Amino acid sequence: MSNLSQPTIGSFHARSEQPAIDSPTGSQAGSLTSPPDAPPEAVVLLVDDQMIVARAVRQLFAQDPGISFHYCADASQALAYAEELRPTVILQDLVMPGTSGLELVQKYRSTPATAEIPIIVLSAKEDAVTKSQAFAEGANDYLVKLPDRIELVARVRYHSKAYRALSALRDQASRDGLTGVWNRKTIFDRLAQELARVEREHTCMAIVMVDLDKFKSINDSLGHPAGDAVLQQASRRLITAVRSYDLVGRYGGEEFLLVLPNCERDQATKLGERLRQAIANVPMNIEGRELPVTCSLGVACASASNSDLASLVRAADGALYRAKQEGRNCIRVAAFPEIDLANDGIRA
Ligand code: GH3
Ligand code: MG
Ligand code: MG
Repeated sequence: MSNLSQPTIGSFHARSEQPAIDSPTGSQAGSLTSPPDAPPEAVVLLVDDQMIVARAVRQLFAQDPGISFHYCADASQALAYAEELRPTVILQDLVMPGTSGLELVQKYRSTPATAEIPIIVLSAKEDAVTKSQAFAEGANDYLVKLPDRIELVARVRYHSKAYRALSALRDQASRDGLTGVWNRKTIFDRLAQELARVEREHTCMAIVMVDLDKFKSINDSLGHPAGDAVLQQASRRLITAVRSYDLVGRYGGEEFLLVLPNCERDQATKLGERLRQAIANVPMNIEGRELPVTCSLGVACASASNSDLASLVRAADGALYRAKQEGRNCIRVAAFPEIDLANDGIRA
């Protein structure tokens, strides 16, 4: 955070009592219209090296309690800050020391976390060629600074609303309709991303395959809707049992695939046991009756030298198969790659 004499990064929300840049003027603090913890309608990140512009733009948003304003004066920090902040609109200057604003636009576009955030170029340049270049690099809009307050706010609101709607649609399309966990495609995409990170950064990770035990008999005895309710409750329990950055997806039917970034074998084994208990320890309440449910789990771990997706999934599947064979309601951990002793070769 900075003050205006040390330009780096700062934020200001019209509802905030403690704006991080400059001092608040009386009219900016507090809101009578928004509930205290409603998310802001728009989160704006201004990237501009001139503090005088930051101050002026902040002032333009000062009457709008639904707009949370943040700024970054250092072009070299802008991408990382945007990745962390996840603004709904970036206001991007074109001429900055050390880089051109257009280069930054390209970087936002090629970075997954910022690839779809609307970018409004805010520049002193008024010529049509510059404007068309900005759009060609991926900008969504262009305003000559300093714009009229009403127009700026209207454009920010318009782009934020469209971005939020697109994000909600994308999220919906990534989730399993019944349980709300990630669907098969998304969990595999995320697994591939995490494996790439393992290779790149020489970290480790684990996956867990979870399969409900004798689930068919629940369907057969209580009916399909009761089976659906079990799947929903099981998903909620799995989500509650994992760490905030772990990923839970539906692999298919009554089988779930969990991706555990930065997780070593011992930790994954403990987490798997926690998952088993989360399902088994308390009977589920299904249509007013108590129903004991258990699951079997297969764990496999990846490292930079063992990071092939198909082999990893096969290894977890093999461990799950063993858990089923050896009595169900238990966890088995794969040696990865799995050694098939009978054939003296690699099986996984
Ligand atoms: P095991 O302990 O060996 O895993 O036995 P199981 O009965 O759990 O496994 P099996 O593969 O024999 O049966 C899985 C059943 O899950 C069969 C299928 O009809 C049911 N199923 C798959 N998807 C859904 C779903 O979305 N809802 C419901 N209610 N049932 C589903
Ligand atoms: Mg099953
Ligand atoms: Mg199954």
